[in-house]
Amino acid sequence: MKKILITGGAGFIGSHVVRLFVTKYPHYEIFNLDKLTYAGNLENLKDIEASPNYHFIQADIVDGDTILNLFKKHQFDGVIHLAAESHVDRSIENPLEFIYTNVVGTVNLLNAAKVIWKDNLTDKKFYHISTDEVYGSLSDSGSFTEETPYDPHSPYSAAKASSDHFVRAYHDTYKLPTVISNCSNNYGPNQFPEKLIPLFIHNIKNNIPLPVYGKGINVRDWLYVEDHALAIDLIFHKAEIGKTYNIGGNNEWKNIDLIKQLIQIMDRKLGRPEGASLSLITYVTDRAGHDLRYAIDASKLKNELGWEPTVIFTEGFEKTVDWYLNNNEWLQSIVSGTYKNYIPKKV
Ligand code: NAD
Ligand code: TDX
Repeated sequence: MKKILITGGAGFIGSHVVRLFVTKYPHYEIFNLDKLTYAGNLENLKDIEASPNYHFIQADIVDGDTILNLFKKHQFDGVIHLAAESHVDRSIENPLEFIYTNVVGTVNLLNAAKVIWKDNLTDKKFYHISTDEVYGSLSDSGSFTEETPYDPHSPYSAAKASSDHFVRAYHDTYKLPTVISNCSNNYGPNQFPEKLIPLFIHNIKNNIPLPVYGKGINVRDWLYVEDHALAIDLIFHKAEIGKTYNIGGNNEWKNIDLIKQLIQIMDRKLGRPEGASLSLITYVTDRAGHDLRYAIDASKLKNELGWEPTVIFTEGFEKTVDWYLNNNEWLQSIVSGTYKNYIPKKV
């Protein structure tokens, strides 16, 4: 029986990773450690919370003593670290929160693993989940490889870059068995409706203006969240210690084109005349330091471990819209704040 600690499991990507591990590996004990910030929602895991191999721990990774005690108590064999402050706009408003959770929180986890694993590193792995935003911004051509120098621009990406450096420092200095992956923008069910796609789905449905930053010309690469979870599973089990992998969807969209595509799908599904919701598009002041373009070269992951995205974007996008329309209660419980009343099952 392996004991795996997954941090940030009540969030968007974390909940998909927890579900995959709990259902695919009944012989693992999965510990979901989450502070339940505004972004943590245990309703995301309602379907698996009664599984005998699933445990929830409410804790803050910034609290180093608690984290060390949890490592002592549970003797985790592996860590998949997703907990983070994740929204760029919030990082512009309040950078310190991002330094505490993304940097100090990550170092607390590294430190606990170092202390507890020091005598026996066999079959241990500390897997840090990071973002393509650490590489900075591209112009019209080219893509980020694992060798692209770090060049973060937002407080969010600066904090994530810093956490990546600490992970490598713990590997190089203390031989901690670490792995890192840097992924592009995820989309799919359970994403907090502050991020572009779920926010715009909510707004279109309710005839609320769509705030498009700047001219809408920024480009993002979009990957279906379950494909990210599959990549995480593969990297956790197969990657050599000390390695880094980029993960991407090979699926670049200019924001305004993505938004128009979303409007087309939504108008059709809501029975509105084609293009009816285009009038909701409202160009607003650009995000400060807004990175122009991200693009990922994921060939290392494909060549070395055989991973490729499985979900075709047109299908994944349609499926995503359907999920939010069919799970209006989930969306409304966030908008109204009642999701905070959900009582979790704890260890
Ligand atoms: P999210 O904001 O949806 O979830 C983050 C989770 O972490 C929440 O459940 C929250 O409660 C928890 N958390 C926050 N601070 C904590 C703390 N101090 N202690 C314990 N738990 C805490 O984020 P997400 O979009 O699911 O992203 C997960 C990870 O993946 C992050 O590390 C992010 O940087 C990375 N990532 C995200 C994307 C993306 O497109 N969303 C892309 C690449 C990488
Ligand atoms: O209201 C909006 N209007 C708008 O034009 C919002 C919320 C966003 N945007 C633009 C900004 C970006 O160019 O849409 C694009 C996507 O924005 P977000 O959904 O905020 O994502 P992004 O800033 O690209 O970062 C995401 O992908 C990488 C995640 O939030 C990060 O956690 C991840 O690391």
